[in-house]
Amino acid sequence: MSDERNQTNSKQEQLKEHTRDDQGKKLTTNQGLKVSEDEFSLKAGTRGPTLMEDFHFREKMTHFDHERIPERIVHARGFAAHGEFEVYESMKEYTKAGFLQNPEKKTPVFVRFSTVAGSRGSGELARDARGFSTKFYTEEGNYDLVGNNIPVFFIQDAIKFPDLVHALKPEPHNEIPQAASAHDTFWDFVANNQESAHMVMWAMSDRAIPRSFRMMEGFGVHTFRFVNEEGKSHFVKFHWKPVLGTHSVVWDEAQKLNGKDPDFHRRDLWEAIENGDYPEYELGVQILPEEDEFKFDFDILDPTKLWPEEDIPVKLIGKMTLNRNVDNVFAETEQVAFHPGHVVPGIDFSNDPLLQGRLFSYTDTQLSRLGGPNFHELPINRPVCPFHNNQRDGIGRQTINKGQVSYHNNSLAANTPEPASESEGGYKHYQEKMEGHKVRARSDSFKDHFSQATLFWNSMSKPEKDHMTNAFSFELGKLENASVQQQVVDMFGNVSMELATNVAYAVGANTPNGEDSGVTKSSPALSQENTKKKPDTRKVAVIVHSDFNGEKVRGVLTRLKADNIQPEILSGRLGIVKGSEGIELEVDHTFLTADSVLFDAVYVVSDAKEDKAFYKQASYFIHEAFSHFKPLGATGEGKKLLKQDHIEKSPGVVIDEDTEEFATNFIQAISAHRHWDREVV
Ligand code: HDD
Repeated sequence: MSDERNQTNSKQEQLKEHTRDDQGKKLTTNQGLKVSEDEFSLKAGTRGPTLMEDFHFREKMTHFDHERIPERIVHARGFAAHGEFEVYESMKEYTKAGFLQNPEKKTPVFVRFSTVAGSRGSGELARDARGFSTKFYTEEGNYDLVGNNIPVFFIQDAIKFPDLVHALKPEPHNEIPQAASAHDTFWDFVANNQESAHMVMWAMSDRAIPRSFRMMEGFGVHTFRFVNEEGKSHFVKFHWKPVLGTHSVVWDEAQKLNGKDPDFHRRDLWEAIENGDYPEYELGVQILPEEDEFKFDFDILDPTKLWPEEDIPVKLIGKMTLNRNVDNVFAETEQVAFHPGHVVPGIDFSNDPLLQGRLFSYTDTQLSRLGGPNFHELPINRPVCPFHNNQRDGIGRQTINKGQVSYHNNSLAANTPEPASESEGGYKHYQEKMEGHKVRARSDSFKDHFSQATLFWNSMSKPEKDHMTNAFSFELGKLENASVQQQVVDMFGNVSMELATNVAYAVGANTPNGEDSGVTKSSPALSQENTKKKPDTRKVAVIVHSDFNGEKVRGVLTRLKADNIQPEILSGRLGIVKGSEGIELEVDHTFLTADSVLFDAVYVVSDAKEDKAFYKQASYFIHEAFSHFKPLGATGEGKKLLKQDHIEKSPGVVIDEDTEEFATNFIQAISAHRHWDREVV
């Protein structure tokens, strides 16, 4: 369906050549032979043994037996979509990257979002960082921005990545827990590798349980370089800013969602694209002249540090729109191979030791995951520009390279394919002057692990701080080892004594007796309280029984839809509910098939006390939504349901007689996302 809505582009055209529609066709073997029977294997007599000769059975079964490939070592659970990127104005001053020059030009992109720790089938609402990988199919080759929704990382040197991941993944003796950091080995790693402090603060914050892939930021994390035509370099950090703002769910909701709909995030993205509500993100850059490299109280090469936006503003330079779902998840989402080393002229690396190590790992991992060195030929990975070199053969090779020459230098093919000069687009590494001794060591400038962790804490609103305290208390509360608990509490005393003291109390540990980093600065950009707030695409459960005020409810639903809010009708059973003035509504969900955690807000139309089952289930639904700080509204009979326990007097609960006034206030309450100033009863 989304195909028709989409303008085509060079990548879509290329993919089309590899796309096959089997509908309405005759069944054949892989050799093209038409098959006459697909129900029964070939046997010696109807009750006899199966014959070896049955090539159709053997081919079908052999292919099936090999359908799975190893899942990604991290980021196994992911979902992707196609889209396009446009730059707002030429970035010529800073970079010669072709796709950042011309606002008229659309660059095809493929974006995969993921959780880090869980296996391929794990619940999507795990407390975890989210991967945010973008492949730009530029005319100069593929450029991959392989980032996360958290701007810093757990470790400073890639050599520690296997240790981090071993500690984070399910414990090896019993493979528990799935997609969760709340276990002893992870926290033992944290306490004994204190460079993790800053990222752990983010992971314990609401950022780690996003409401939607469409409502989270993305970060390139490392410091990269922009290089312009003149060869001048600037340091750069990349950001993705979601047009819908950055929003999260609450932890109780996240845990329930993992059971009610483990596909919640992919379903949300898929449906938004199918509905034409294309997710949009603006690309932001923080640019730093080379001369300013040492002007900060942190090292810009340290991936556990961010550049406060108030000190180095984020310049928004373009927009990405995701406008087409994949045709086949395995062929596209599973086989896509990202690599931070896929760069184009004008974008280069810094000496961040984490980035340097990543440059090795990504190709290496694809060799076992995708089975050999030719994964760049898979349709989703092919650049849209031509590529020529002397690489040959290997498992699954698809290109038929002509000619006798596959080496360089040669005379038999006039020394081609030949390297391109810089003016012809040849990639030239930035000629940074380097000198130093070969050492296995870390710079002293990487040694402050707590100041920015405190900066993050200082920047949180009161509800955000409460959520973090609860997150730490939950995670440490799950630990079996009291010594690890105490080590972590002591460690976070360096970040905030307030946080560590409250967590120590919750988990029965001793109050740490140190001092925190003493940082008093805060960065408002880090708090989600300051994000954009819009009602668009929010889902509202409309709780209806028969005999409702038809005119009023229709009026409210029309207003909600006009603001691109999505009301869905919920009742005791599927079918039609009838209101006054002959107004009928088709029921989308029952209390059995839906749950309050699947919605952003609730509009209560009916009370229906006489229908005991309805009343009981509606009350539970409303109370749960209320406890998750969601906006609630009621008109007519529905008001009675909100009057229980005085819910109707709480912030974010809208009860008005006048339809227009009700709709306006309810939409405003929906835009606010959650109402933290509510006392949960
Ligand atoms: Fe990584 C996958 C992001 C550090 C090694 N990483 C992977 C993916 C994302 C990131 C989003 C999923 C890509 C996809 O959708 O296919 N990784 C990051 C970020 C990091 C980071 C933002 C720190 C700034 N990663 C990192 C290090 C190493 C790796 C330090 C190893 C030295 N990452 C891998 C990997 C993966 C991977 C093992 C697994 C699957 C894959 O590459 O294709 O190579």
